[in-house]
Amino acid sequence: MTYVLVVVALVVVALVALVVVRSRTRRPVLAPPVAPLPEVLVEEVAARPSLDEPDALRTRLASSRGVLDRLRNLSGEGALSREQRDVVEEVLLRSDLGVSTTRAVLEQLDQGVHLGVAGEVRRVLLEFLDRDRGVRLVADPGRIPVWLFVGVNGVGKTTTIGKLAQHHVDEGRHVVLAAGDTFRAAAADQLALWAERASADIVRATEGADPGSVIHDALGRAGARHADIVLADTAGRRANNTNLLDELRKVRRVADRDPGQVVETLLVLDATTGQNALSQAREFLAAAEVTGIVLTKLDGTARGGIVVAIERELGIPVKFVGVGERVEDLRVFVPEDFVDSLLAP
Ligand SMILES: Nc1nc2c(ncn2[C@@H]2O[C@H](COP(=O)(O)OP(=O)(O)OP(=O)(O)O)[C@@H](O)[C@H]2O)c(=O)[nH]1
Ligand SMILES: [Mg+2]
Repeated sequence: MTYVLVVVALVVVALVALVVVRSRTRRPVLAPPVAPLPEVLVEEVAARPSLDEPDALRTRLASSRGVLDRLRNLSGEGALSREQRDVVEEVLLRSDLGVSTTRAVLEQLDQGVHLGVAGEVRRVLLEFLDRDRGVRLVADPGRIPVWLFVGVNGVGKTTTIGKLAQHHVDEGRHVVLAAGDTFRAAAADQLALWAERASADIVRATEGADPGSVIHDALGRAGARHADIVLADTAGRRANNTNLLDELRKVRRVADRDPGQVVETLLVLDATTGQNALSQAREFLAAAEVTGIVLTKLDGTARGGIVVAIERELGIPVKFVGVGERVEDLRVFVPEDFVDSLLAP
C-alpha cells in the first residue's frame, strides 16, 4: 500500500514539474534592446538648455544672439573697411535695431573703432540705454499704488501680471489683482489661476462688465485689506469697435482716484512683432501716460535690437523683459546683462 502511495506521489510530482517546465518555456522571452540610441539624439539632449537654470539669459536670447554672429566675428581696429561697415549695417538692421538707430551706431563707428567692432557696438548701445528705469512701489501717503498694464491683445499682459504678482508676494507684499479685461471670461480665469499660484487676492467680474467698476472694486478690496499694491489687467481689444484707447483713459481715471494712485503704466509689447511693436507703442504713448515698457517673448524668434530701438526712438525705458512663459522668466531689464548676452564672445 505504502509502495503504491509513494509511486502515485512521485507520478504527481513529475507531472507538476512537467507542467511548470512547459509553461516556463512557452512564456515569451523579452528581446534585449538591439539598437543603441542614435548618437545625434544623445548629443541634442546634452546640449539642450537647462530648464533649471533661470539665469541663462544668453540661452534664452539665442535667436537674437544668432543674428549678431557675423558682427561678433568681425575683427578690426581703427577705421572700418567698406565691407566691414556693410556687414555691420546689414546685421544691425536684421537685429531689428531700425534704420535710424543703425545709422546712429554707424556714425559713432565712423569716429574710429578702439574696442574691436563688437566692443564698440556694445559701448554705443549701452550709451543709448543709459536711462533711469526704476519702478515706483509707493504712492502718496494714504494712497494705494496701482500698476496699470496696457497693450494690444496677445502681447502678454496677463502673463506678465501673473509673474509680477508672484515676484511681489515673494518680496512680502500683499497684492490685489484687478481683472480689468472683461472682454472675455477666459481672461479673468487666466488671471485667477496666477492669483491662486501666487497667493494674491483677485477681484473679477462677469464677462462684459464695466472694467472701471472692476478696478474700483479692486481698490476697495485693497484698501480694506491694507494691500501694498494693485496690479490691474486691461483688455487688448473691445467689442463693437469701441475705441480701446478711450476705454483705457477711462480705466486709468478710475484707477487714479483716491484711494488708488497709478504709479506705473506699463505698456506690454511683443518683441517678435519687431518694428510693428514700435508703431503700436506710438499709438499708446499718445493716449496713455506710459512710464515703462515690458518687452515679452524675447526668447522666441525675436531679435533683440528692438529693445534699443524702442528706448532710443520713444524715450521710454524698458523695465522688464519676458524670456519665457514660466514665472521666473520675467526679468528686470539690466542693459549690461542684456547687451553682453548678445555681444560678448
Ligand atoms: N515665449 C513666451 N511666451 C510668452 C511670454 N509672455 C507671454 N507669453 C505667451 O503669450 C501668450 C499671450 O499671453 P497673454 O498674457 O494671454 O496676453 P494678453 O496680452 O493678456 O492677451 P489678451 O488678454 O488677449 O489681451 C500666452 O500663451 C503666454 O504664455 C514670454 O515672455 N515668452
Ligand atoms: Mg490678457
